[in-house]
Amino acid sequence: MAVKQKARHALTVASLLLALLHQPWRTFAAELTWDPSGYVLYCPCMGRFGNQADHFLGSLAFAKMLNRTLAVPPWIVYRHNTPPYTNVHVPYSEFFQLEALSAYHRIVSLEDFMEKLAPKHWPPSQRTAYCFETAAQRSSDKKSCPMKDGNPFGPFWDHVGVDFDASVLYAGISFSAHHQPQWMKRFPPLENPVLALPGAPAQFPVAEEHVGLQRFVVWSNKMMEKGEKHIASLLTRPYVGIHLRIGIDWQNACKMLKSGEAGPHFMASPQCVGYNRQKALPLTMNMCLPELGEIRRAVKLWAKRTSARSVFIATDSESHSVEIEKLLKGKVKVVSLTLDLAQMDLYILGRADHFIGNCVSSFSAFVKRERDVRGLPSSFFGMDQPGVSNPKEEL
Ligand code: GFB
Repeated sequence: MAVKQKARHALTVASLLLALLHQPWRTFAAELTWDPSGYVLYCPCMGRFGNQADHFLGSLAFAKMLNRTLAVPPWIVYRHNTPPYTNVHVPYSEFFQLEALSAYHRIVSLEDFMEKLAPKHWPPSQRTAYCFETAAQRSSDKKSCPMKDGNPFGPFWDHVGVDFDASVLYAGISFSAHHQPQWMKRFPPLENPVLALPGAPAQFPVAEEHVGLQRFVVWSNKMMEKGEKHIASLLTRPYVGIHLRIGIDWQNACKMLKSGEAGPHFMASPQCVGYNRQKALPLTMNMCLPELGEIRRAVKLWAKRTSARSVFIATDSESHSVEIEKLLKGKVKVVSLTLDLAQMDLYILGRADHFIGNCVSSFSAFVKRERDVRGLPSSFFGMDQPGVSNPKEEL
């Protein structure tokens, strides 16, 4: 396994170097030149980090499919509970290495695009928005893309410094590979150099064929250093990492499963019930909102199986650390951080010796994908073996 991983790593590094050598339009700011094949810009306007990450992978694939450079947007972080309550726009490179994406496709940060390319090549008064006809129905004249209507749309484009001057509407095409020829024909880059979209040109959850693009999402050095420091100072290996998505918004979301409004394909659940709708495994309440009993059962099982010396709990609300410590009879160290930075929890979960995630949460899905890339084992509450139902689970 270690040899395989090293070989894979060497390959990724080699392809990254090759990609950098062959890219006239690379990101390294000072030498940016205009890409005649055009650009894709979008607002990551749906959901929080996990949702945005799912959409990012699909958008990366979409830009490659159209052979356009992707202007990588900042992450939108919502501060509903912290003054001044306005959104924060965090550059992609704060959390991840922008350069690592170049091994897959041409990219530029949206910030660099606006600062270094837009003034000359996409100046104010030439900024056209592109959207579905159905989206334009929401605007007052029913002919304009509602690019800046409401939050997070308005604050996002204001942050980037963009107002739109015109709209181009389309219908009858989707973002899937099936419609690639239509996109190319309808929007040749010479006449449509910048496809600026109100939302991600991608589906949620991430399409099965794009899950593997996670390997190009590589933590920034700053995040790695901080994360490794936390792990070294707080945890003893082997450690089990668990994600408790149990807060009030999630309790409300999972009610839809209980009431039958949601089926097995519910938010990120294809990651564990399977992508094929016809063959999807049942999605149980414990997979969406695990009860304390299920949390205890799964933690005990994996702590034992991995001979864990510590357990790391990432949570959106309660950590249940006292119960878990008791359960493990004080022999295993139980740690939960109360840092503001959700991405630090993601990093530490990603490096655990075993991960127990929430099947329905895209926050967990980020961790699961990253671990799959690294060949690390994961399970879910209510599903000890991904893709195989636990016996005797209640629906
Ligand atoms: O990441 P996310 O899209 O995952 O949104 P879901 C959940 C957010 O909650 C994260 C916080 O981005 C974090 O800000 N959060 C959740 C956590 N779990 C943790 C944790 O363990 N540690 C820390 N530090 N923060 C979707 C949302 O969430 O759920 C949608 O994107 C909607 O907007 C839906 O609310 C119901 O897929 O779990």
